[in-house]
Amino acid sequence: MFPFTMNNMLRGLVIRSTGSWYTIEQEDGSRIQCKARGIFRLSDKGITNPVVAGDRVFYEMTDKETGLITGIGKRDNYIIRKASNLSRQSHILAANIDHAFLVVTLQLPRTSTGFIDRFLVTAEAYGIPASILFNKSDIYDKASLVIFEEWKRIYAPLGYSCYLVSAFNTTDIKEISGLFKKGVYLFAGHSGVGKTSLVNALDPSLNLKTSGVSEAHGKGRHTTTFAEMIKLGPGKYIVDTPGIREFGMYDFSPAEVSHYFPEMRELLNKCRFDNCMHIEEPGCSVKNALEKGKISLSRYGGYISIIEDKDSFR
Ligand SMILES: Nc1nc2c(ncn2[C@@H]2O[C@H](COP(=O)(O)OP(=O)(O)O)[C@@H](O)[C@H]2O)c(=O)[nH]1
Ligand SMILES: [Mg+2]
Ligand SMILES: [Zn+2]
Repeated sequence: MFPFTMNNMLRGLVIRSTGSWYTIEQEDGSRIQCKARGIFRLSDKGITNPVVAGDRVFYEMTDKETGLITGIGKRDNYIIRKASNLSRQSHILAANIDHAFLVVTLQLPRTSTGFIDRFLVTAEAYGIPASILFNKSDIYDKASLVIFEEWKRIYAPLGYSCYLVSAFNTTDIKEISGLFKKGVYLFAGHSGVGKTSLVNALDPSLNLKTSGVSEAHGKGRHTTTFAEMIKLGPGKYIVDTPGIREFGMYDFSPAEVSHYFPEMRELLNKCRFDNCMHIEEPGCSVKNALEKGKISLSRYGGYISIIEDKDSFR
């Protein structure tokens, strides 16, 4: 991977990036600021940020306090999103994630199943186990609690654990704190759903800045903040991400999408046509399972909306 070795080469972990400076956690746990070699900026066309939170890097000291990143370790995985709606560029949110938590809300605002399904497809594509945190349960009315039960019945059997929590409820926080062991955990989701509040609740000493709901609702607000690794303990990190409107950019083709729907995966070799897209084709095992109620209507709808949205793919 690195065709050179240098005696003064050090290893570190990227905690956050601001575009030109990277905060690196050194092996002794202390932190320094580093720049990156210009060559990384050119290495992958279409990616706006070459070095991301969670990257394991090699660096050398340039003076007493700052360093230069000279190499990036191979990524186990990463989560990507479109840099902006119209651009063909994409932005890597974070790399080397052990588990992704999608934070959603059923009120203020209501997250759509379409958004959830897109996120889960992205996580499946990169082999990242995922769970869903339904936050703000303290303000849910009866109808929202019914929806939670419905959605849980859809997602939990597929391997996506569902948790009903409030960042303001200490019992809930105690319960979910057991989910975080050594590892890197991604918190993703729309702006204003309470990602940062949950991180704060897990470790009140952090006192991270959260945003008001009205601000979070502000349409068209462009957030330039980058993802940041928050340390909960030795080797234990949560990647708090800025609000994500859409995961739209995939490294794969529409024909692959059904492979990332666990309920479709085992049916795929049973369709009459090898290149079945599971839309109108006769002898389609996915449509069969849908008619028998073995695949939920909402998940199938999520599948169709992903493959029909040409902007989803490079
Ligand atoms: N009622 C209620 N409000 C919450 C909860 N979690 C967060 N909030 C509020 O939602 C707003 C956005 O929270 P924030 O953590 O900044 O969301 P983020 O954008 O996902 O990081 C803030 O006003 C929080 O106080 C919760 O569990 N219940
Ligand atoms: Mg936040
Ligand atoms: Zn089919």
